[in-house]
Amino acid sequence: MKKTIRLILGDQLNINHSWFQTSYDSVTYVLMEIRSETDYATHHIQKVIGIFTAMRAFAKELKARNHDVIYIQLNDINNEQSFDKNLESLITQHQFTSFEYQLPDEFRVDEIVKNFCKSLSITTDAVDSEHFFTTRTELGDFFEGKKTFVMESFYRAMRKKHRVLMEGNNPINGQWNFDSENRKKLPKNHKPTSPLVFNNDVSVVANEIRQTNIKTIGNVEVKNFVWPINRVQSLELLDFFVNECLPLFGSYQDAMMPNEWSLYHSRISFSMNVKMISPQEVIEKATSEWRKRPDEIAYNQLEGFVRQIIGWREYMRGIYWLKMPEYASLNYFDNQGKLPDWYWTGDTKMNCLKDAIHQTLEFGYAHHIQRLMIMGNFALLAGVHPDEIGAWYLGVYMDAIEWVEITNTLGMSQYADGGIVGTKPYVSSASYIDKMSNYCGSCYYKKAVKTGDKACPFNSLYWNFYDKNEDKLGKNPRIGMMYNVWRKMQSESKVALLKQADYYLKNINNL
Ligand code: FAD
Ligand code: DLZ
Ligand code: SF4
Repeated sequence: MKKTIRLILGDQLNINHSWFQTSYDSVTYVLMEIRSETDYATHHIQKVIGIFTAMRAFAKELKARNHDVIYIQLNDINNEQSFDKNLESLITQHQFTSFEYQLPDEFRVDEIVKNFCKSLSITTDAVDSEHFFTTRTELGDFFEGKKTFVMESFYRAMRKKHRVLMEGNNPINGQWNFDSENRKKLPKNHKPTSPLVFNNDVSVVANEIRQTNIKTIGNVEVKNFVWPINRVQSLELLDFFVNECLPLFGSYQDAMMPNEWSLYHSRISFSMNVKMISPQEVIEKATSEWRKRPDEIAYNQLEGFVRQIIGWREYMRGIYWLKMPEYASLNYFDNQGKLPDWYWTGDTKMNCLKDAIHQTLEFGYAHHIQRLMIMGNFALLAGVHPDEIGAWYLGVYMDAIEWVEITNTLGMSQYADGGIVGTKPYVSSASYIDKMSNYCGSCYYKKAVKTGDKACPFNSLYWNFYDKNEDKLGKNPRIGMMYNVWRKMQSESKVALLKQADYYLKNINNL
């Protein structure tokens, strides 16, 4: 008789997958908490707790639906701590005649599972994870023969193909992208909506993790774990977002405010990345809310949100599968710097970095513009090696799974891919940060000062970056204006800026 074992990875918690629609006596599912996955990066403690708790809730749900489930906990004595070793033991022990898995999202795990299949004498099969709008190869096919990978054209094609925000063959309201309306700073006394947080008690899982020597970072409140840990809570968070945050999502998408850790962002990336909810249902929910409340939710708010999901998220996944594994070692600027120590503590006098890193350690979360224009911006200006900053991003965020982390870090943020994802590096001096945030007013450093005592480090590092990389960026039409300013600057000013940058780079751990 055929006996099948099906592997479910920690980021494959999709209860609506066709696998689970019928229960068969001959099929057993396995989920495992293993050291190979807790240790390939130094994860935030909340990420490990969140994934384990969500995996346990998922296993319970499967059992309640009459599926046969084997769940290997971290401290089980028979846990061999890797996918292949545990699977091998189970296959021998239970005499399974067939092994099946859903296509992993991470290249590393994909290789492990493929190699494992090669080692087996029983039948094997891989199925789609039924989560994304696109297949692994769809973006590659779309851009076949093209020299550039412009996200906007991919986004439009996705909108057409999946009939999202379309009126016949045209985009609703006659325009594809309303980004120009989405760059507002928060008014000074604005009090953003308080974020919905959950008060999950995760003390049991947290204790089990603490009993091991797994190295983690960040803090956690084990009686009040803020993240959704099952589908019901994920849907609750989505409801909260569309009710409370969507009306201002686009307007303040790029805004930053001290001590306000999520503003009008959805915080559904963790739920989506482990597949407790799908991008389709997120878009449908947001769109139907907009249809119900057109007077409260302006179209630009909705379009901005939809673009992040059917546009950027699918685009990053496509780039990942097109360019891996080479992508992981790209370093266009040949940056070799070390990550400043304070990235792991938040112990810096730079207010923007202090605030954004502290909230990262406290919640395992920072919103997009903090990741891009505060932490990413500084790392690039400081010439940090992409592997160093990559390991940081892969560890510190709840939603950090490599396919979406590495493309954002090496591509969008560090320009380490030389322009596959972005058309120019995302760097700025203090003026942009001040324009979009309320950080600078209470900072030790002075935003308008470029050299000398208390000069904001972003200012001199910014010009130093352009100077150092002129051979690679000087001809880029999108930054020609900056080079014109630099070339016309008086030579004493240039020398002073470069000297200041050099001083800061030499004292980077004391900033
Ligand atoms: P919202 O602002 O509410 O946006 C809604 C959703 O859109 C997100 O949940 C996410 O699924 C999607 N989205 C938005 N921007 C992007 C993007 N650039 N790429 C892919 N999806 C996007 N996102 C991750 O999911 N995991 C990561 O590890 C990750 N690392 C990043 C590293 C850097 C350096 C940068 C600049 C961005 C990174 N992002 C990552 C993208 C983005 O910052 C997060 O998806 C977002 O902040 C998650 O918070 P949210 O759910 O509140 O998003
Ligand atoms: C991130 C993570 C962690 C910390 N632990 C586990 C685990 O113990 N078991 C598991 O199946 N998955 C875990 N994950 C998520 C995996 O790393 C993820 O499944 C792969 O990155 C594939 O995308
Ligand atoms: Fe950041 Fe400079 Fe502003 Fe301080 S002055 S908050 S370091 S940009």
